[in-house]
Amino acid sequence: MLKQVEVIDAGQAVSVHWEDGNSARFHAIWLRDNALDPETRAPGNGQRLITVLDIPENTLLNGAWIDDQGDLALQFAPDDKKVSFPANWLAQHIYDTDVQRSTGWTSSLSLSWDRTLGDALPTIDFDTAATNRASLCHWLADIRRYGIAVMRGVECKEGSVCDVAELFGYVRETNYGRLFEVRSEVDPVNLAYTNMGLQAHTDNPYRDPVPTLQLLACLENSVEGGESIIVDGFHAADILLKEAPADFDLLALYCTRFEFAGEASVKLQSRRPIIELAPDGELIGVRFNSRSAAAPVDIPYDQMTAWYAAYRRFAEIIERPELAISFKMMPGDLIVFDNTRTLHARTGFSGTGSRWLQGCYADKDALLSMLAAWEDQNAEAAE
Ligand code: NM2
Ligand code: OGA
Ligand code: ZN
Repeated sequence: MLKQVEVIDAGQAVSVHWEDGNSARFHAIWLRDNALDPETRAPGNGQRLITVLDIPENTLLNGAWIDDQGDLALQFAPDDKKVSFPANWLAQHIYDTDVQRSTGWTSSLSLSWDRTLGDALPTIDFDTAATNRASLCHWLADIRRYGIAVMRGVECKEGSVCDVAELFGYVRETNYGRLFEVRSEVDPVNLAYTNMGLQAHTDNPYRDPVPTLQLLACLENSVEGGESIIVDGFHAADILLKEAPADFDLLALYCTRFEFAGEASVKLQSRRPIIELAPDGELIGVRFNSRSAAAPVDIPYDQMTAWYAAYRRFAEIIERPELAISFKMMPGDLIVFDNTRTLHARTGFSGTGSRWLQGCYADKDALLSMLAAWEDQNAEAAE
């Protein structure tokens, strides 16, 4: 419910005060553009029917009131258009804040972690995930929060990994196939298909856009070694920012190159920074994969030594044992992780026995969409 509203700045904005003591200003042009009435938004699908060119350039407010429901009623000039805004919708869309965000900030929906998360990794059973939407969505929220979650009880058969991806999204097919077999091969196209240890990395940095989710399911693992390790790349980047801000800046400022050309007719290439920021400084991605790093050619000659020192320091942070969660995947276990944030590694393996994982890629947009829609529905149910 609203307590008081007043037109300010000669009609260019309205100042809104809620009963709970909150207050915020909204611009006339913003309100006109984001009006919720059926001339502005299609009632069925909610899509905007107008373009910015349909809004009079000299849009102002010539009146603001609190209506009978306690919501905001407005009248615009020059066309006398009248609309109203629910008080709680406005409260959810406040932009008049003085929050200062510093370089490397991350969404409030994500939480950084270190090895201690290993004792409390979010885990779900396949059967629960497949039959209980609320449990599934809590697990998806954990993936949004930590960039990693575990599933158990996955059937050890061809394609199960894709069935899991389809619980919340779509498999992203690549040159490696719809799914890929991770096991030691003769003449492998990729070092993942050997028994070598793999340093912590993000997958496919040579692809643009990169797959934003990776799923790995274990079908067999009776070898000596072959343990899985995961690291929060956002936490590692934050440590770099705190300990060596100039190094963080170098890895964010300059693009490096990634390439994969391990099979005939494939030459995937990208030009991206190791630490990716949005224009307002939000940390949005980490790309780190020594096996696929190509020769960097976009770093000026007089910055190259410093860039390599920064790259080394970041690599050292990623290797710190206090950041790493280690575990051994067993048949029926699956991990899903955010490939723009979480790095994964494995230790080498040998001796008798066999190790067989199946993996696939998927994208985060569908996962976040299912989760957000479910959260909306549940918020409405709770109201
Ligand atoms: N595989 C497992 O990104 C990489 O090249 C890591 C990817 C071959 C799909 C391995
Ligand atoms: C991969 C990979 C990890 C493993 O396939 O991309 O990193 O545990 N595999 O084999
Ligand atoms: Zn990998």
